Amino acid sequence: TILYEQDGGVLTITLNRPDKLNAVTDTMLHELRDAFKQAKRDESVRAVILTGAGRGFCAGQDLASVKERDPSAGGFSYGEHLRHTYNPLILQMRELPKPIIAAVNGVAAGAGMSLALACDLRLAADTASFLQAFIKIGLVPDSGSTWFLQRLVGPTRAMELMLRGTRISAQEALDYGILNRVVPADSLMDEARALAAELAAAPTKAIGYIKRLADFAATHTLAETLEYEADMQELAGRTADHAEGLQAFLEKRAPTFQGR
Ligand code: LHQ
Repeated sequence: TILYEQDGGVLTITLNRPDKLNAVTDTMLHELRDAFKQAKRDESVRAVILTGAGRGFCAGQDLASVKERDPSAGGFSYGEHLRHTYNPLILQMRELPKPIIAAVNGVAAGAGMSLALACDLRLAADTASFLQAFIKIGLVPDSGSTWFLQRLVGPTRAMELMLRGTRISAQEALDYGILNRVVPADSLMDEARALAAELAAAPTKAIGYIKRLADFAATHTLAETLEYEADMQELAGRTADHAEGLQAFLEKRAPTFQGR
């Protein structure tokens, strides 16, 4: 239910249930967790693109499979499902010490929107759209949406999106601060690959430390964050890529970063 393809340092993960707008099944969740585990382990992977096959990015939890496992019949606990599948996946994405770019090719709904929000950068096709679909079926935003959305768009807009489940266009999502860029649909993957290739040639260790710092800073005081910056700078300062960056600057040449 997902496809992976590596080109140079860029791993592209494609959600692949196009008939169902890539609605998330248990199999897909397992495959995604494996893919991100592999992306972490494999030193040759230095940037990841997450996208969807067909006209949708991801319609969130597959509701047909939920219906088969009626929670009121005791067979399926939503809380346990989240704790064992989506929650570790979202943490895995935030903890991956490599950049993840969402290439949002179509609708991103419910946990599908959360998946996009958990990425580090977001590009979208001009035909894409976003909705916090949860409320439409009497559920609450999950998979990190309540955390990510407020930080990206502020509490005022986040609350309205969550309470109403309104579908917003890519352009609106850009204006809200959810997206880095909106591009014509037929150039989305070229743009995403170009950005990913740029990041894959960057100092990967420093990118990993920046991700840690950004998430730390979101929930800590200035004093704590200054301390954590010092810790991360200590680590960055010991990397081969920093040595190369410094050397290249002094020699007035372009650096070649190895991701070490
Ligand atoms: C779908 C789905 C879908 C199955 C489209 N499932 N088939 C976590 C843990 C535990 C429990 C519950 O939830 C969660 C997290 C969540 O993500 S909850 C939120 C789940 N997602 C939704 O509520 C969104 C449901 N989908 C929609 O509202 C619409 O499909 C959107 C707005 C995404 C797209 O609308 P359209 O462009 O009009 O497409 P469509 O509705 O015609 O969908 C195309 C096909 O995809 C269709 O199948 P069919 O066989 O009739 O062609 C849909 O049934 C299927 N599909 N989403 N989540």
